[in-house]
Amino acid sequence: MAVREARPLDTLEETVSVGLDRDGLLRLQRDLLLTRALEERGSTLFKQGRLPGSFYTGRGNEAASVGVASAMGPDDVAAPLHRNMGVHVARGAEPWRLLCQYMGRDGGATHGRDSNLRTQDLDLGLIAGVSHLPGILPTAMGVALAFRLRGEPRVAVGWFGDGSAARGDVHEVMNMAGVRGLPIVFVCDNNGFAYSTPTTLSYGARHLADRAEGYGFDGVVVDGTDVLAVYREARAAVEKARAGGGPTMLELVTLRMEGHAIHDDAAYVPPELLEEWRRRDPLARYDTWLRAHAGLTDAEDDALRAEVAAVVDDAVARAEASPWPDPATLLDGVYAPGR
Ligand SMILES: Cc1ncc(C[n+]2csc(CCOP(=O)(O)OP(=O)(O)O)c2C)c(N)n1
Repeated sequence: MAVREARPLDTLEETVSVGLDRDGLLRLQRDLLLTRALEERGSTLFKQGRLPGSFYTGRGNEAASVGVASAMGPDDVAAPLHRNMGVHVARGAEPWRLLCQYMGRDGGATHGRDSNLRTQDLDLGLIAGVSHLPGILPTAMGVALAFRLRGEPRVAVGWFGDGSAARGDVHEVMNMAGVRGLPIVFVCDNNGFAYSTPTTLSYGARHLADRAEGYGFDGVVVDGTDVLAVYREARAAVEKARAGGGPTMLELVTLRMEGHAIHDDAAYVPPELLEEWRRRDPLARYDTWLRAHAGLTDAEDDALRAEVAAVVDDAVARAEASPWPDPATLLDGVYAPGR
């Protein structure tokens, strides 16, 4: 059961065989474009002083996020992190509410009490990431354990990074999930850096997914810039978990194309590395694939891009119209109500 390296998908027939018809392929394109457009706009808003705090992007990680989330079922539960805007987008989170969350407005999930992607919508099967990494993974496993105990055919998906992978809770969670054969998929966004720490200083194995074998389940290394390969591997892992086959670890290999957050110019990332990965941009790559294999026309592509631009403009307007939270409500939800 050695770790497997996923191969790319070459033909339209193959995408259909893994559950993606042409509409599904275009939906992926829309979600990729929307994810990037929202993050680009968020960066601009920050620089204009219209988005307080900080801003994190998952540039380079859009295909990894959208690919996994699109392969999940509607009743499954995702526990994404700060690089995973695409997970929120693909599961149908409203863009204006995501911006409200970043902008500290009342319309955000925490009503201005937090920022970043610490936003959740249980109706969409999205639970909020927590700052302590990878503190959300034990929660995701608890969700999977609950599904098992209740006999529900649902799957939990938990995200973590290459830096977080060095923490003890990752090992404890993977061990327990393996022992119990829980319906969970572990997604490691291996984006080359944990803040300024390169992966050469984070782990000594060839692949992070090599670890899966030690816990008794499968590990797959996937090119995280290839949305179709990510989708296929995620779908196989999710359906395997749903059928009682236990966990899978997906290692999605990308490069973090921007700084840790907007304050960080990432001067420690070698320019030639960035250049190499810029040539593998996940959006450009998928656009090329769609034109070559699914007959994407200029008109269709333009229409999708126009739709996305309109959604983002509307999201900004609605977020800026959302009130600041009322200071009188500051402590609401912080303490349990007294008896
Ligand atoms: C326990 C803990 N230690 C340190 C931090 C500060 N911190 C936030 S993100 C981050 C880097 C995490 O790297 P990685 O897991 O590779 O994810 P990436 O940000 O690269 O996507 C650090 C050190 C934290 N949030 N939690």
